[in-house]
Amino acid sequence: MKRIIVLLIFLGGIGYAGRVVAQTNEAYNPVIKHLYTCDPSTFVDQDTLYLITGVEKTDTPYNWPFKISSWHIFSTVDMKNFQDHGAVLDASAFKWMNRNDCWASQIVKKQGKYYWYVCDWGNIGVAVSDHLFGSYRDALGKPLVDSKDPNFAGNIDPTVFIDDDGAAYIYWGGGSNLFGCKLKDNMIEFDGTPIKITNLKNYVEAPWLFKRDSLYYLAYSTSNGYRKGPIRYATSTTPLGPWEDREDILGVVYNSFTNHEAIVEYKGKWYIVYHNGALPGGGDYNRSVCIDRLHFNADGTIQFVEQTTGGPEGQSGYNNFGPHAYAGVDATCLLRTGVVLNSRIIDDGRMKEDLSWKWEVQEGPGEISVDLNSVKDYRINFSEAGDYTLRLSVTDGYAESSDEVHVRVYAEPEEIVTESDSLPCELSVKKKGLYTVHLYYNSGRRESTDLEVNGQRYPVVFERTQFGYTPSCAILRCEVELNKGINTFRLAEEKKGLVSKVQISHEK
Ligand code: FUB
Repeated sequence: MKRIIVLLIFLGGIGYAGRVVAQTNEAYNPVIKHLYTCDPSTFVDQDTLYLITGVEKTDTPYNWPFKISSWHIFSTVDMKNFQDHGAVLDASAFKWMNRNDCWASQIVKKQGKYYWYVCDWGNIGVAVSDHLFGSYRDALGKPLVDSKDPNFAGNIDPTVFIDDDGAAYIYWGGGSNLFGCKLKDNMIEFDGTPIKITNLKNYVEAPWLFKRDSLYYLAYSTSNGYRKGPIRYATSTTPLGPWEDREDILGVVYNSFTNHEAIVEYKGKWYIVYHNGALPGGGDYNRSVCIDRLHFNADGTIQFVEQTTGGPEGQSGYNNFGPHAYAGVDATCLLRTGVVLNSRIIDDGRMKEDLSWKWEVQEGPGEISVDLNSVKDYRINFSEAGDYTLRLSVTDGYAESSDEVHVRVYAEPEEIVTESDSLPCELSVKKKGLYTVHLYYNSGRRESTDLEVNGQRYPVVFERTQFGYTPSCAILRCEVELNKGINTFRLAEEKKGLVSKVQISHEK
């Protein structure tokens, strides 16, 4: 397990994520500090601004997949204090949705009912309630747009806008896919056939439709896992386009490849809400919602937004997210090869002195030598086999951050006896005896499970995550008694596509 220590000199008082902390009266970004929050959308009712966000938490903040377990509603009346109304909706409301896939969502109100448009990785759905805080039920009992529908692809990130005449419009889509359509009055059926929009420059995801002074705006993110990009926008005189390309409005964000925006007018001022990875333990998969002011020019174009640590109404005098050290995923390696950790240093470029960092052995039988030529993917060699705790620390002269990682160094390789690329499988060994079984998962998820070997159940437990960004691979291990000749292996409970390799070995 890793421990993250962050000394934020200029952002004093920040709470560790995952622990409930009192909100302070000073607004500063990220605005929600006791949870990791992502994919913000907004909803204004009378004098209250509501933020609707996913809530996520993973131990490996730079490794796919997202682990977003619910949607929370937060409210503010002053842009300084944000009240958490809890997990108002989660995937259990939708029969078709996986538990950790609560991706982007938005609430709109129509004729006294609240419609909550949601998505997972491939389906768009809608829940309905008579009250903002629920309870919500799946309005269709199935997705509004199904991942199996060949007419669509990349079904994520729904945005719904209700025009002055009461007509509602939905846009959604990720990758190179963006679709838009009018909704029927019932809000759960398309009014016509969705159109595919193909001319938005560098479109990737997170569409957000809004209107100002009879001009329609479609903001979106150009950022993906391979190339971080800004939020950009287009305009049109009708809600379904054609769309005219405009400008970038928000640069890439600190410590997250996604940025997912919403734009809202509240009490006469305009704001952009987005996420970054600025909280301790944050990263691409532990994100945090921020808010900054957004300004229009007289001709209706949008000015480029300055991202602040001060937030919309707070102390904006000093902007520094501080350096961020991530030591990497706990790993194993051989003494003769050493290890490359998927560690990294993140900084926002505002520094008092050149960024400097160091690796140290906190605990362990020997010494390390480190290739320090880059700010990520450090190669580390060890003088002795054994268990090590390593610490990576960094400073920019203003603030310091450090993080720890555990590495188990083996003197000699295990002897691999036999292996299979799938489960269930049959594997043969030459001698009866005690063997080690390693299951390689298809993702970094580390849920323990039970393996049935020759009809007998053995618990397999997480051992380590194999180095890798997207996807990473969790490795689980158990000791089993095998017979001479053929042995049968299957998971006690069917978990489709979970295992990519089964490896039988002896400790040498
Ligand atoms: O949170 C999951 C996905 O990441 C969202 O649906 C995208 O917009 C990106 O923020």
